[in-house]
Amino acid sequence: MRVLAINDISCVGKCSLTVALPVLSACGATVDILPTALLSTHTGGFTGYTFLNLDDEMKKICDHWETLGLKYDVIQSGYLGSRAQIDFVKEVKRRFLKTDGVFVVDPVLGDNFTFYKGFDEAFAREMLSLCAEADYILPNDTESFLLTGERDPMKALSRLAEICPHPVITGADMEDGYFLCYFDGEKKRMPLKKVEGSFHGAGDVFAAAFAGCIGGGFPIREALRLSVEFCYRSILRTAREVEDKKYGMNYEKELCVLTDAFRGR
Ligand code: PXL
Repeated sequence: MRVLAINDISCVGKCSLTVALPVLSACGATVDILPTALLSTHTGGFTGYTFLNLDDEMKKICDHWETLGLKYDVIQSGYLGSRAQIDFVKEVKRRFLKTDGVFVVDPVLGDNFTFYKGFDEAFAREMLSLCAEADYILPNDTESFLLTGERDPMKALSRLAEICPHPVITGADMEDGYFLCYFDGEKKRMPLKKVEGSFHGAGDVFAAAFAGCIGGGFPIREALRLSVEFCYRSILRTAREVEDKKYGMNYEKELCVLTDAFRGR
């Protein structure tokens, strides 16, 4: 399985590509990367970070790849640094995804019901148009609200299911259900105990594992079970081991959930 991960490089604060590479590799994937931006740290909780947008470089990289004839089983997109990049990712899909390939979009927009720095309503509208081209979208509860205007996660799920075959909403804050998803023509909840606190990078850990499991041929129900288990165990470990949560998740010693599942496949 050859996967293209389109995401930023945040040098410190485990998220985006620094998470996608090891997690997808644990799923047995050959991972190529298309970096969208280079930051000294991610933007959530740090101040004074550097930010280099890679719009122009992305185009040059893809032109070179065209000469190599590269094609991908899975393309997974995450943090995008500009509205122009959202358009460009649609083009990357057209140029590099195999005809039976899978396009997974994590519409990174915000958390705690606010936009991450640099994003706004217009950006969210553009992101919704990218979601409409995806096979799977993985918004958190905030992003599902920013995309649809619906605060009720079940209503947001219905709206998203009108534009994408398989929306999965992570972190929906409901009494007995934490993951919401749409497949086999119906809405489903995956019960999961809530862990108090906010875990930076959890969405990226989940998204990479889910894309790896789907790309590796697991049916959606099993892909969700595995990626949720991996993410949940990483959250519990992070709650125990990491004091300053902006530095990201301690997921490394839980990668065995994925390597075990992929052994012999
Ligand atoms: O984890 C999402 C994410 C990815 N990339 C960058 C971010 C964030 C969230 O804050 O700032 C640069």
